[in-house]
Amino acid sequence: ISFEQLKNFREDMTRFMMAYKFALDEMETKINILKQEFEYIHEYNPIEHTKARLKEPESILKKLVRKNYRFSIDSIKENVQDIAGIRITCSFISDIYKIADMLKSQKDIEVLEVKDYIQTPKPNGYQSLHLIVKVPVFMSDREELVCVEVQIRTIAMDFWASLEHKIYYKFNKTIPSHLTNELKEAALKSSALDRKMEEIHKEVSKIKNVDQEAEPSSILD
Ligand code: 0O2
Repeated sequence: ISFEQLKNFREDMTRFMMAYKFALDEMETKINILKQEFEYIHEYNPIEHTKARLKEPESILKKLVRKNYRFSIDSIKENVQDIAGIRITCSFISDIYKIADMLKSQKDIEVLEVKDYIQTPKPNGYQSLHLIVKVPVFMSDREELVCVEVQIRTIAMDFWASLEHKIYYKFNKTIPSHLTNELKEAALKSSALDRKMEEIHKEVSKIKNVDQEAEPSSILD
């Protein structure tokens, strides 16, 4: 590959990455609207925080090499679906599915794939709901459908995943087996905690609803 080709590829890459940045901005706006609307309808905020990130060009190229894909912009578009990533951390498991349904029902979002690692956790214990979606991005000379990976999880799932991620890299991607077992045990405990919190949350909602139903008559009294 010549210097000129490399320079052109770099320029193409910069322009290409811009579309992903815009797609992330678009998704963040959508999520922010959903969050405010949800808060208005259900009277609580289901989203603890969101974090958007663009995959580094170096990581994209590493993925191409690792998976033995061709080196071209088209190949990246087709094969690397997590260049734009957004992580939504929710309070409760049920919020995850509510947010996912709200996103899925948006007219301009096309859902390409749903990976439910909550229903079926990964063997190491990893839990999260992943949606691979396409959103339209309008630029000066064209409209592009851009892929975004949306990861939706609870605080407990996020806590586990961030520690596991650190350990994974600390041990150069081969975690010692006793730690793998400990991590799996921690994942089960955090999942039990999530279910407990969900029960409490439902209980509180029930009490709140009963109180609200009682309120009008108490005013009349
Ligand atoms: P980073 O640094 O977060 O970007 P593929 O994406 O095709 O390589 P796969 O398995 O089909 O692989 O995708 P999947 O399962 O949807 O996982 C993609 C992303 O989910 C990962 O991105 C992680 O962010 C997260 N993830 C998946 N499995 C695990 C896990 O076991 N532990 C943790 N901590 N995170 C996980 P990247 O690119 O690997 O990493």
